[in-house]
Amino acid sequence: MLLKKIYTLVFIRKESQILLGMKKRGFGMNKWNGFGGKVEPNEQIIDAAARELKEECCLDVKTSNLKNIGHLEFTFEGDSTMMDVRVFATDIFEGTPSETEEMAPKWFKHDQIPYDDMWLDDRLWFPYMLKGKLFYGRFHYQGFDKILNYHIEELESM
Ligand code: 6U4
Ligand code: NA
Ligand code: NA
Repeated sequence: MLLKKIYTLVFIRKESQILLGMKKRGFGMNKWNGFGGKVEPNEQIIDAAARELKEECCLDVKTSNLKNIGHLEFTFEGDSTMMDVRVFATDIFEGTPSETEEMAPKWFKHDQIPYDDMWLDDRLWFPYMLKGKLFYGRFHYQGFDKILNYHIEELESM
């Protein structure tokens, strides 16, 4: 049986740019990604999204401005845990992104996303996000550098 763990992943948009963070430690270290982490017991997913964004790059967002744009499920060969990742985006935020112990933030133009230094799955679903589409994706990994199989679809609603 699969044990599901829920994570958040937040993307901040500004004009034609998107804010990514270089992960400095832990899971996904040395990869660019959105901001997020584990949802704590008794915490609403949307509250976890805003909390992790603040902790990781010091930006403030109102949860009412976070839009749930995607749902990603990751499994790993030989591992009974599923990472269930809820993806959010907004272009309404307060503050200036700044570096923390966990992440070093940087703005990227849409045609300059650093896919070579990101999770392999990102190049498969970022195009949906960048076009403003809602999406669902599931990816089965062997280790962290090989996707054995996957499925992605555009959603009409979340
Ligand atoms: P702690 O224990 O506090 O360091 P925490 O910040 O709670 O961890 P973390 O950073 O391990 O959680 O969460 C992992 C983050 O990576 C979440 O935002 C989800 C995201 N993520 C995990 N696998 C991913 C993948 N294959 N592709 C992707 N994002 C992924 O784009
Ligand atoms: Na995190
Ligand atoms: Na965190």
